[in-house]
Amino acid sequence: MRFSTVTILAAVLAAVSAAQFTVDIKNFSFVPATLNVQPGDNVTWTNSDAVAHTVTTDAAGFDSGSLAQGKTYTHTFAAAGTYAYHCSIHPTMKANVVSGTPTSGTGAAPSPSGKPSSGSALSAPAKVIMAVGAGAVALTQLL
Ligand SMILES: [Cu+2]
Repeated sequence: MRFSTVTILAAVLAAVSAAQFTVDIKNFSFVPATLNVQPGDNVTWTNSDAVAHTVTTDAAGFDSGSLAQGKTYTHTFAAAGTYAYHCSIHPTMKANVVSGTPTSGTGAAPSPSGKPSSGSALSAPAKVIMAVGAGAVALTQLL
């Protein structure tokens, strides 16, 4: 029972490491105009305007194609960097997604979350069990 709980905890920790962000396309603008994410995070754009828009990177990258009202587009920012993008239908609509910390420059890779996180997930319950054990000993001595 305890081992399956630890396994689930490790799986949850791995799943939440990639965050989800949203950008609203509203009144001919991207909100927020600058979004900060970490490599591996997902961003979903939703067009709330009655007219179609696109999410298109200035440089080679990604292009949502035409998004009608209510349509969404999701992109995963696997690599660090600053991604300037615009609407190809309305070129004055401009915004940025900044992936990773700008000062760290190229490829400051996040620490591998596989084995270290599962290790800490295993050690945390062990500490709790030890603390509970110590408490039981202290209670026994009081009685
Ligand atoms: Cu547009």
